[in-house]
Amino acid sequence: MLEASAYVGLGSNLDNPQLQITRALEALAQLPGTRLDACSSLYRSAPMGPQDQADYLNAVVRLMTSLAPEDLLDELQAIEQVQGRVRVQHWGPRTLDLDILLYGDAVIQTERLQVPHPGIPERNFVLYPLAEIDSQLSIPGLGELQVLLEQCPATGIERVHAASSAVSP
Ligand code: A4P
Ligand code: MG
Repeated sequence: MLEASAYVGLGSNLDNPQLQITRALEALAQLPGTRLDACSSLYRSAPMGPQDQADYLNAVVRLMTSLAPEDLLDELQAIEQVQGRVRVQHWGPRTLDLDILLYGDAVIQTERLQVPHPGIPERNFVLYPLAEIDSQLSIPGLGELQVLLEQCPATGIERVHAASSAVSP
């Protein structure tokens, strides 16, 4: 079966974010037809959007998967649901947010799915962990990761845990 490398962003700022991220990593490692291939450190980041919410914990993983993009999205949303995600406010607090950042070289624009994730260029909490996994990434339609990094200051983010202390894939 064909495998694609998919990068997934994880974010949490409610109900013990470190535990939420750890549980999500375990769930991602168990997805059908999928291997958890690489995991960034965890980063603490100031909230983007409404400021009256707690700091986030963010990370990025690379999956090798035979799931099609929309099937992967279904699986990620199921994990969010299991971990008690309630959608109340756009960009508001959440126990767990899982975004498909990249799916191989695919460019996808459907009602349910935009890949590459359009928020990548302005989100340092995505760019820095992505670069930790593959600093030479080139992002379809957005260009070299290194160039995006140079244009996105590291304001408000702090690396808090090495990947090995978060999970052993
Ligand atoms: N969707 C489209 N493309 C994708 C994709 N590539 N990956 C659709 C995942 N989902 C995708 O998402 C709404 C719909 O987006 C989904 O049903 C799916 O079909 P959502 O997560 O339910 O909605 P939302 O979270 O309210 O909006 P949005 O735009 O997804 O928020 P974000 O972009 O996830 O941002 N600050 C810090 N420091 N760290 C964070 O992680 N996260 C957010 C949420 C706000 N502030 C943050 C952070
Ligand atoms: Mg989301």
